[in-house]
Amino acid sequence: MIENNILSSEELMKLEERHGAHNYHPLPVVLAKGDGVYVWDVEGKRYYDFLSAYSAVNQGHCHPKIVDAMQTQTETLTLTSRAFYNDVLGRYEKYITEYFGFDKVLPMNTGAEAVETAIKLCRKWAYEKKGIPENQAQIIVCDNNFHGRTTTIVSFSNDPVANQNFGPYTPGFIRIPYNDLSALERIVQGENIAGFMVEPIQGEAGVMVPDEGFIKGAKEICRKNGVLFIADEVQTGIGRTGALLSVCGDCACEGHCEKQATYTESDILILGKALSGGAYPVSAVLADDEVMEVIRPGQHGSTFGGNPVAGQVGIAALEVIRDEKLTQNARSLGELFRARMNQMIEKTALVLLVRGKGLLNAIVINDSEDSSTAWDICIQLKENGLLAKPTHGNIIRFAPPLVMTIEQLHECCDIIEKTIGAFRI
Ligand code: IF1
Repeated sequence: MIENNILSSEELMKLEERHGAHNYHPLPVVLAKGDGVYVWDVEGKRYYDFLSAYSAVNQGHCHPKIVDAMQTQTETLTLTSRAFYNDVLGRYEKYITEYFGFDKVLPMNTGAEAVETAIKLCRKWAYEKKGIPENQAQIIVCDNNFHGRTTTIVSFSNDPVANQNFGPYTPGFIRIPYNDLSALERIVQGENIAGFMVEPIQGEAGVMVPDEGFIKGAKEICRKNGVLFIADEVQTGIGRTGALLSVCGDCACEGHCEKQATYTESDILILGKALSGGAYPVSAVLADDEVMEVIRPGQHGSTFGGNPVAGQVGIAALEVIRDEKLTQNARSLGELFRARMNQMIEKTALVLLVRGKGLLNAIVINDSEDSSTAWDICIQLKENGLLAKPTHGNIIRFAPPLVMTIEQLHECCDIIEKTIGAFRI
């Protein structure tokens, strides 16, 4: 393990500049420690983490229960590959399928891998169950989507930063406007439509929350037209938006409900990020037998998918969400956060609005998309002890770990308010 007790933040940033691909533009802060809602930089300054590694650290940094599960398994058996069985996978699969109410799970590692898995499942189901002619399946997606960064996934992005010069692109996708049921109703009746894949809230697009009935309405349109409804909950799932899944609507259960009236059951559910509490790459695709049985031995998988460490970490991460009632905490703290932001907005021309659900929120800065204002505000927030980062242009996403207390949330709102109040464009 490389112990760093000699290099400064500046020197460490220079190392990345010199030796690492420049595929990111991080905020100029070098983190060395995390615990709960806090992170510390190399010089020992403490910050509130208001990004949670894009909702991977819902359970808080280095949650002891998750770390312990990972450590214990790591000292016992880390990886067998799927060439052999192991004594964790079956228990993890039972746990997660009962937790979310599906027949089966296909375990993968990253969110993008899980999205790719869902695309393959949907296509195969379309050919073998729906009878769509081979290689003709079309999957409907939304404008301004973000589902990961593989070549197929960026093929259906409309963000040139995500896909320019990564062609030739994978065909078989149709984009419609987000939150537009009439567009979905129209396109879904087209030829060879296999599925509709959607983020229940568009995170990267700037925390775009759709109309109340959009998700349930979309599922109903899919059901009526024999099309698979695929929910990408990699970022919005596992308590983040004040419900176990964003497709649960207003149900704040711990995922053991009898499908409350507000719940929209996906045909394929995609999970990642907080499925491990940020400790390890764990993602999953859940579906009932009707869909999952199209995959036969040798047709899909990955070296690390379903490894024993991932299984133990996944169980611990989900137990923390339930045992610490983090879904409920996200719901109540989210309401408090938006109330505080709206009070602040009344006193400043710099912020136009706040939007979000649970503890996935964003503020829109009153400046042009190509201005550096949102970035500059994040730099000031950092100076004041809170870490956040703009999504697109003039939008700042605020997504703290769900373990935050009311007192800590008020302190963070005070920091945001002070920073906005003192900021001069
Ligand atoms: C980065 C964005 C967020 C996701 C949804 C699948 C994936 C993601 C809804 C793929 C991943 C991450 C990727 C990460 C930053 C972050 C992100 F800014 F890139 F767009 F959250 F909004 N579906 N989102 O949000 O999961 O393969 O990354 O595990 O690329 O820097 P992944």
